[in-house]
Amino acid sequence: MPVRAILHVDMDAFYASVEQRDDPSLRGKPVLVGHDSRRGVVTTASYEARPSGARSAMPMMEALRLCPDAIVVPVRMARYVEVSEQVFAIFHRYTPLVQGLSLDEAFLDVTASQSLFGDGVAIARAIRSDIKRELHLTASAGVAPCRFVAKIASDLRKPDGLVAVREENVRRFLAPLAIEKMWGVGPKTAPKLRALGFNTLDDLARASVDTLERTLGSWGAHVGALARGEDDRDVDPDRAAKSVGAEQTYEQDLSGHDDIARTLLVHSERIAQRLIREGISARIVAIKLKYADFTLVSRRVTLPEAVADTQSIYAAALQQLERVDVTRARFRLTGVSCEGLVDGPPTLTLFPDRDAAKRRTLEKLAADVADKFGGAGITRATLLGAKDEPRLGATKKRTTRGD
Ligand code: TTP
Ligand code: MG
Repeated sequence: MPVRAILHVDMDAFYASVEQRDDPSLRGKPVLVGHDSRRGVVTTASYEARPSGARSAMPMMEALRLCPDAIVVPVRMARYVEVSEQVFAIFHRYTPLVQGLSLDEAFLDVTASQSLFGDGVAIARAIRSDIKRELHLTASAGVAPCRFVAKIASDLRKPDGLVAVREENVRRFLAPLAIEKMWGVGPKTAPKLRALGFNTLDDLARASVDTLERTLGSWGAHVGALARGEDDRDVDPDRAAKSVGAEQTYEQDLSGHDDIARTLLVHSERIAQRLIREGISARIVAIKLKYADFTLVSRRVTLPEAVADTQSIYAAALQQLERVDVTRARFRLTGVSCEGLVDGPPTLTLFPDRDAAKRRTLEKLAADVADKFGGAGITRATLLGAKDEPRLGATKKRTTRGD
């Protein structure tokens, strides 16, 4: 396979920069975008405000204590959506393979575009200069052979930065970086890792899968591979509209709440594995049941936070099962699917501690299901790529944080 050229492009202080561009009186000044009230939260701080420590997701009152001179402007989401569309239109000039992660950020696979527009670095330069010239905004970009490295690179010289990493330099580039640069390692997980002697990505790259799984649960192996720069995830332009599901038709119809629940657990585990492998999490969990007479029933729930672990998916699925009257009914198919996919691990239960006992219970339950319905009777559940699944909505929706 030829070396891929992946770009990660991220606008600088996006909402604040749009406000400063639209209102010249805000230029060069510390600006906080958000509600100026007790319960208001900062969505973003302009670069002039950042040295004070004011930053995204901080209560507005706290940010104003740190940066008393800041000008607070309200969020104008419709405006940012409009500008975002202009930014994405520029991305699409250079490749159809654009995967939006939020309003101001996307991965672009420009491997095949290089014969037309020059190498990855030339394309990143062209995109940044189009954005500057036409939209009067700045973007930072990373260029690398894979998504993980491109994303880290784009963040290194913000604002208005461009960092390119060639394939032969990937390991050297990643090695000295602090573990906090690892996808999903935040304020909760970092101290835990540091206590165990992991300080740099190189430490993670060298650790055994066993050690990583003991520390990080099911994300361990994935984290180790990323730390070595091994990341073959594709840039997937349709990802935002997709779902990950598992379903199963049984040779003998199922009946009874508990047996159905067990199948949902098996599906949930398969989905969790897939989400982890893809490095994504999901906001929506849906169940699907097909009665013996082929009638379909489905129930779905939108969760307050994205999840990616078996227990959370199963809990949501079970909750949906309670909404279906299963007494005296027989079912030929059960399924679970996760939609509303967002990039990255869940924000709250990062690296859930899945101890061995829990895992064993799960495996035992899965084995019970197989026993009960016969090793041959239980055909392998298929993990559906989204193409077979109904779309979330008629229109493609990019995920937006903070909404
Ligand atoms: P980011 O790209 O994370 O931040 P940014 O563009 O403001 O700053 P930079 O990339 O230069 O570090 O997020 C993009 C926009 O998303 C941001 O302008 C506001 C919004 N946002 C929220 O609403 N809530 C949040 O917690 C974060 C982090 C961002
Ligand atoms: Mg940004």
